[in-house]
Amino acid sequence: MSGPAWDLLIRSARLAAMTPGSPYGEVLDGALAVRDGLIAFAGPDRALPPGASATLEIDAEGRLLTPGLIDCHTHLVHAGHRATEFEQRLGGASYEEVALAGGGIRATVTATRAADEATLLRQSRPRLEALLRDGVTTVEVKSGYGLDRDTELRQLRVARRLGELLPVTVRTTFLGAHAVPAEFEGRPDAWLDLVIAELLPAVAAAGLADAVDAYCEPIAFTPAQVGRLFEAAARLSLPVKLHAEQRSDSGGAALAARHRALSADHLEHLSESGVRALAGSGTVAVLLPGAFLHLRETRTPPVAALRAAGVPLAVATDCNPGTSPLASLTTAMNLSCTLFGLTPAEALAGATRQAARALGLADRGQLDVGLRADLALWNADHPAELAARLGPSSLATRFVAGRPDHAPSR
Ligand code: DI6
Ligand code: FE
Repeated sequence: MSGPAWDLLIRSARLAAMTPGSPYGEVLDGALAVRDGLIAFAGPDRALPPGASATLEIDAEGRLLTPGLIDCHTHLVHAGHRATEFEQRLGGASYEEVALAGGGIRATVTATRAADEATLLRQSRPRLEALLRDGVTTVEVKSGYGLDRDTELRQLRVARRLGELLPVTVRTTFLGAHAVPAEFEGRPDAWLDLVIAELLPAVAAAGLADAVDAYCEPIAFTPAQVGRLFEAAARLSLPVKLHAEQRSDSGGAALAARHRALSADHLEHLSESGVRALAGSGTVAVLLPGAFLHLRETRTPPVAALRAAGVPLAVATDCNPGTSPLASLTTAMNLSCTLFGLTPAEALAGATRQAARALGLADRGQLDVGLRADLALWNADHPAELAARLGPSSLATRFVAGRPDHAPSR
């Protein structure tokens, strides 16, 4: 008797479904089936209907199958590098001193403004390809290195183009409020006026942003300034995210919670009242251990308090040239455990289910019937191995909407 005909059937896999309610949502001897790009079955192999078959059948031989990984915070579209700045900081200069001396974000702005679309794409593509080789199937990409109308739009167009060229979902975020450009030195409000009156409407009209972000720090923008931008985003029905409490306790997380932001990111200097503000707001706390490590920060985000308050925890690379030149999400997962005290299960949930929430995406991030069949098959047999490894990826095969992006390998 012939059973359901599926497009893909993976059998004898160790499923880490990452559904809520248990650390990994594990099914030891599991199977997963896909039809029309969606998960049609996920459960014990023995529960498969008799005669089940598929166009492509894979015997996972007990290997680990997880949702495709989701990197919910990157600045991977940019030109140039900041290696000499790294030397300066190792020599004792602080991030702020380098920035105030005209380096920092402005150095990458200069390089990015000078790069045409083809150059920007050519320089950025290898970073995205590295993330894909490490199991990523959805990535968020911010602008913020143009800080003028044309270059901000160009950055976002390149991000969209990468999503067309490569088998990955790219979500874009407008980050015109990343820093005050040199032309507006000492006039942050004037820059924000232009961002709100001209750049944001242009980005929205071109459909180039899925969300709006800002950098809330004394060297960038105040909560009051960010509040103005968030109101403008709300008028355009664009959700918001915020770089908050990275270098100081500026009240950004509370502002993000008030605006029902998708996420508040960094949070090393988050206070108890900030934790209380996030609790119950639905705003996801996105942890960025790569920036913590690369800046040689010492103060860690209050993970225990966030966990106790039930604030969802996500983990991302923050891939950027200045503070987190990291293009491996499993490495960020490892660092979130070793530096911030997450469990490997929290790190994997942070790079799947919770990361999807930080992007406002309800159709992925778990292995559950009806969800998008973005999957990762690993040369590993325990889910903790993903965070417990440093160095080359153990990825065997990615599947995007059920399609393998190369022949399944060992
Ligand atoms: N915080 C960061 O760590 C990055 N952006 C931000 O808001 C730094 C970006 C850079 O230095 O290029
Ligand atoms: Fe960032």
